[in-house]
Amino acid sequence: MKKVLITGITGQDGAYLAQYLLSKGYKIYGTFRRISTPNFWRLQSLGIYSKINLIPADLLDMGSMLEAVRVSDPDEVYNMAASSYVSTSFEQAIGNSEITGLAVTKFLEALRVLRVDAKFYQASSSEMYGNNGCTIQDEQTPFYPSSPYAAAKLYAHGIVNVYKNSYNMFAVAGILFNHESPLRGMEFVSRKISNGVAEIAMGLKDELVLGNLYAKRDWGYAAEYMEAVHLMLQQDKPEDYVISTGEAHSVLDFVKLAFDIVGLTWKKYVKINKRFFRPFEVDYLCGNNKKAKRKLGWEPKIKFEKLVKLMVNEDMNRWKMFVEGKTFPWDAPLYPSEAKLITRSSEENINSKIKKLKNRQTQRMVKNGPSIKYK
Ligand code: NAP
Ligand code: F7E
Repeated sequence: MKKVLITGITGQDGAYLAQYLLSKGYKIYGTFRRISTPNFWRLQSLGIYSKINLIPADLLDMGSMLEAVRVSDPDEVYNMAASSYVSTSFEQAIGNSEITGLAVTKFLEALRVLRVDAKFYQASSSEMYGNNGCTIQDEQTPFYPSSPYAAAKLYAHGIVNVYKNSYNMFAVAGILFNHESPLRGMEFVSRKISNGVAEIAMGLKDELVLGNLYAKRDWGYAAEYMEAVHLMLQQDKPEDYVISTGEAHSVLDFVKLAFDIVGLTWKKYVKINKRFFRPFEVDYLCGNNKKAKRKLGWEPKIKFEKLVKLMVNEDMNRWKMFVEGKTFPWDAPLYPSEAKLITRSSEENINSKIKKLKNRQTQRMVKNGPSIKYK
């Protein structure tokens, strides 16, 4: 059975990727950060929470990442973790550079030092193109990052290429354009709109406050993008790929369609507030996915209209359930049993260490504890 290590398994992509790889028969190890309130709601919603081997680890803590790599001993590694919200990266530029950028070098070092011969995937982003003025972006288009997040992603993109060429690693970067779903975080504009529209349609709210309605993005469906990500690691050669739909739509297009779906007029409810504008906006992104089509045989099936419908309908259902008194999965935060976690002292971890220890006495000591008996 192939083993896989996914960082950021609690996020949108980590959860969909885990679901897809489970269907392919992989054993899944996923890292998550210990926080005061657990956030396994995506894994719960997909019904896969109990199938994931959870490893507490933080990208900022290299020791924990080394342990995660060692104990999972993976065939494939998917680095999905990042501080992914562009707006916040302007406010927390240093933290973002460390998590989204520098941590990738630490992770690659962990693989190199431990001599783990795993294939490595890095979640690169179309944000790296920034305001480069091109009408369509592909693998050869120059980058012009326009946020601390994009600059950190570009650094990570570069270092993956350096490790690939310096140490003969199978390391690839997927340049993914915006991909959304009902599992998308509420702060991203797609989900903010689908959720806001559903609340308005249910009579729970009477306005939706947004920023720049004229920015254009190439929006696809997250679950099917994860299939492309998996395909990238199944190729003979490590190469980078653009994953996109090839269509650009404005935030306003998204708003109009979402309100149309519930039979309301957007102008009555949408307000603009400058606080949602960015210091440096990316006006337009549209990806050319020809290489992915040709080499991976991958093509998006869910484009803009289907995506907006899917998201609005899901949020409508969720709010209807709420009004009927049924809870959302994330209303009951799930504290994982300590026994489920793979830590330095958990059985699975100790057993994997024992195999590597040559000295029998040391083996016995690690297994049974020190020979000194305490009264
Ligand atoms: P997401 O929902 O925000 O998930 C990010 C994940 O990273 C979460 O599991 C988060 O954990 C984890 N994380 C954040 N900081 C961490 C740290 N210091 N240590 C360990 N884990 C940490 O993002 P997503 O949409 O799934 O995106 C997945 C990846 O693709 C990200 O790298 C993102 O930048 C990149 N990307 C996304 C898109 C897109 O449109 N979705 C497009 C291009 C590239 P918590 O749950 O604890 O916060
Ligand atoms: O903004 C505009 C905003 O935050 C999209 C991340 O996954 O995709 C995502 O980054 C556009 C921007 O996503 C609001 O100004 C207007 O032009 O949904 P977003 P993003 O910044 O494109 C890339 C590929 C990633 O890699 C990132 O990790 O919508 N916009 N009004 C707004 N955006 C937000 N969030 N909220 C508003 O009220």
